[in-house]
Amino acid sequence: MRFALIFAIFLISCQWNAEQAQNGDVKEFRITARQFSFTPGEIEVKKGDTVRLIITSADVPHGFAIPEYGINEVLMPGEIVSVEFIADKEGTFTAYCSIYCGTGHSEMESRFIVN
Ligand SMILES: [Cu+2]
Repeated sequence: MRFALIFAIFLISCQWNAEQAQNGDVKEFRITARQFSFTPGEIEVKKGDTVRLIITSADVPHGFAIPEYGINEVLMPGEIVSVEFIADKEGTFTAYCSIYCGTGHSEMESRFIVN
């Protein structure tokens, strides 16, 4: 009887966790910057999601900026930069490199989409 009760609580907590995931409370992405692109080149979340970006540079110093969200990070090779924010503005935003990194710097962009 006691086992059944514990098992029931376990099932309920599993379902609760699954619902949390469905609501997408925290969305985590790992982004790599290298001359002259970001991988992945596009990130999509829902409005209200908490977005966690874990960003690294694979070669030279780069920047990562989304001005509409007040984000402008410096990415030094070998360092991990973590940014967390709430996606409270809908739209398609450009995330771009904010530190001159070579000839293709001005095209070094990715898209951040909030639906
Ligand atoms: Cu650059």
